[in-house]
Amino acid sequence: MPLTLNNIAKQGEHGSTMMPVIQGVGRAAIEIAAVLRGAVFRGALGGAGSENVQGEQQQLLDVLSDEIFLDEMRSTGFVCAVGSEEQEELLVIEEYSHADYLVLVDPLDGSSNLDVDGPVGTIFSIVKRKTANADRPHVSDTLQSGREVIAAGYVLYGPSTMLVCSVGEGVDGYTFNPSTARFELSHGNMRIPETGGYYSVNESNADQWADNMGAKLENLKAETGLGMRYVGAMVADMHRTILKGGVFLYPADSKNTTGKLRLLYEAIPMGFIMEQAGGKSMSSDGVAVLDLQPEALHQRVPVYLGSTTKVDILLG
Ligand code: P6P
Repeated sequence: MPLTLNNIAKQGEHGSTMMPVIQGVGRAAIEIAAVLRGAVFRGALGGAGSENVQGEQQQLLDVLSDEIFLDEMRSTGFVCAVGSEEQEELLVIEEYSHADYLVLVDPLDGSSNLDVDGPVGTIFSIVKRKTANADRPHVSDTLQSGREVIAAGYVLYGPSTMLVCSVGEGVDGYTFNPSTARFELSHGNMRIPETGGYYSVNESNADQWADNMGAKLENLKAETGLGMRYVGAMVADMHRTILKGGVFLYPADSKNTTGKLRLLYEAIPMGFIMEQAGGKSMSSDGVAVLDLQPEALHQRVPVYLGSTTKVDILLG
């Protein structure tokens, strides 16, 4: 009998409370995957004609995925609010404003890949509120370091749909089985290899990188001989890095002077997963992603995530 997302309930002190929320993520993933498969026939590819809080062009599917995800978090009954890349402000779930948990989410990460039928993903993390349950959830409830994250993970919409998650007891990968219409454990106890793999970065920015990162990357390449892979969707690049080894990086540059990736719903959940998989998650030399104290919902940071030996060589 295959293990399903119910397996999460048996994991550590948080598994039993996190299982229903992660099952909600699974329901959203199944709905989003179905929408993605038929999008071209519904005229759902392309821009929504609007910008998100980051000033980035929203894809129609960004907006729809955000709505689907919010609906499924509401249906769990355990989530009081959602902080989303697609929403400037914290979204309070009125019917459950007394509930214990908040979810941070990038509902459709890498959506610029959609019109070339490339992989995209959903990234999430779950924190316990700091405000009293009788009070209204506040954005300050989201501003918790990665050390306080209760659970995190991602969904990869590729040839298959995978949900990879952790409740602090290691990392498990579940693949959606169309025959049974549920996620089933396919990659138990995922651990990043210390040898082999790739470096993964948008090298076209190299001459604009801060912190002497151009020279540091050349040194990594010379010392390790790593090949290069870059999909342009963090979920796809990170999933390959965890399975094959190596390092994924997005340094600060002259355009994104504090980095491009968002701390609360990209760097922290992916950093949590990377550390749970035995890797290293740094935001600068000597500063771990999970030790950063968030100051704003859409704050951006540099990231260097991967095999410990490779991250150490890179950052020197
Ligand atoms: P670039 C997608 O827009 C994203 O937020 C991440 O998924 C991805 O790693 C990165 O930005 C890609 O950025 O500048 O290489 O297109």
